[in-house]
Amino acid sequence: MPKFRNTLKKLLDPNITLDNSKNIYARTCPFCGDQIDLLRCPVVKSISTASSSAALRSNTSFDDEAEDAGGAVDSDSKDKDVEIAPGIRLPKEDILWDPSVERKQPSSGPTGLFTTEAANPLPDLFDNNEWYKSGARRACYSCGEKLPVEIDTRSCQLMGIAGVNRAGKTHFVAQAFREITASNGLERFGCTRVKLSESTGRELYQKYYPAILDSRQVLGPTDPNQTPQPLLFSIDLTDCEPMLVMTRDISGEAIMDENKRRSILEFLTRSDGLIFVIDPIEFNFVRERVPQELLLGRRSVNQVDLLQQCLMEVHRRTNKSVPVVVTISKCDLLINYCGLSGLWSKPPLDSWQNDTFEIDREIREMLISIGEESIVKATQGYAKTYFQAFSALGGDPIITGPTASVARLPNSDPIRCADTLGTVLRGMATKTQTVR
Ligand SMILES: Nc1nc2c(ncn2[C@@H]2O[C@H](COP(=O)(O)OP(=O)(O)OP(=O)(O)O)[C@@H](O)[C@H]2O)c(=O)[nH]1
Ligand SMILES: [Mg+2]
Ligand SMILES: [Zn+2]
Repeated sequence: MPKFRNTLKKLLDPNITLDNSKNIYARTCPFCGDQIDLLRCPVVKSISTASSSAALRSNTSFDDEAEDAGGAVDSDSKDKDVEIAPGIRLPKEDILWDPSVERKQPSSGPTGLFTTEAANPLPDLFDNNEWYKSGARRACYSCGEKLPVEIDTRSCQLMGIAGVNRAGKTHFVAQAFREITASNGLERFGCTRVKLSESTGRELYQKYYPAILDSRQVLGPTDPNQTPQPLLFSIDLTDCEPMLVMTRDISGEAIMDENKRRSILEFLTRSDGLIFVIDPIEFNFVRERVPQELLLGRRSVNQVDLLQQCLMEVHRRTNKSVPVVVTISKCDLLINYCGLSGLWSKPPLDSWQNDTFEIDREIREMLISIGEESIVKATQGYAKTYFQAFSALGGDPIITGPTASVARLPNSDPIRCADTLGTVLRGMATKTQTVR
């Protein structure tokens, strides 16, 4: 790899250090999980000026996607459109740079990052006013999704969040994202910077925060028939390569449905890191001690079976040892009704390393002592598994309606949400390699 490439890359993002042995353009698509080469990605407009409107593909619900996949393309539109990925066509005027046509820099386009390198330079998305104004983005040639601009300078990692329905995933997402941005909740984990993508910021501020911050209402169940929106953030951890992390708040009902998991949620089992949320309300030890109104009806799937299934699928599909955090949600129930406590129920110490490993040991022991050894056993053979606990609400929701889902948030402090996130991110991060 010529030396100037490293220099230019470092100018782009001073935090990046490169491993000379790998293709610096190789990435994982945050949407489909496929391995892609940025040099083969077309550059497309994200602010469309095409008369026939942007993508000929709706992306609002699973049903729409199923229809689109089999949709016929008429011969007229074939001339005006370009297939950028299998079955995904865009109007010609929305394609700014097509690598299959232009192997070199377009004369009217941007000058590119590496102009002294004649073969396949990566066009710079910010180098040209027209491109900037039309929101130039690279598109994945496997799934057609427009890639975040940060992918040019960061590796992309998929972080899965799984668990049965009503386990506490959505409140965890809301609280953890708030903690890592508003109160620097990952500082203890050596995090020097977190930045949400614009669309993620919008998603959180429109769909999650008004209810929990302003009206203090409990959020409803996640719709199993809607495509969960990608939540993207870039993060810098000390001594690690900068990462772009993608996750989604998936409905437990959809995860429990094998057909959905294997089709539209297929990306979940390609995760580079997994958070599996365990609902303690399923533990007999807890059910015998909490007020009856907090008990939900029994689920159709046993959460330990789902954990084993997810662990097996993620490891078989990625073919690597994936860091997994098995985390007990609603840990306020263990504290308030079951008299259990430990480091996990207290405010964090300074060093995440000691803290995390001690909590892992404590939770394993606690699960065994209350008759939930099967959860610990389910993780045997998966080397990078860590046990954690959190409470996104800090206490019981205050039920104000006929069912438990109509409820207000309690006035208690959440417990250790950022820690679950920090633990999995630390497991996913790659140690920095020095540039020579
Ligand atoms: N006591 C207690 N209850 C909680 C806590 N977090 C969530 N709950 C309760 O659990 C219910 C489900 O939480 P969600 O975050 O919506 O669960 P989910 O896993 O996203 O559920 P699906 O979207 O159906 O998959 C909430 O409506 C609350 O009643 C917590 O920290 N403590
Ligand atoms: Mg949910
Ligand atoms: Zn893709």
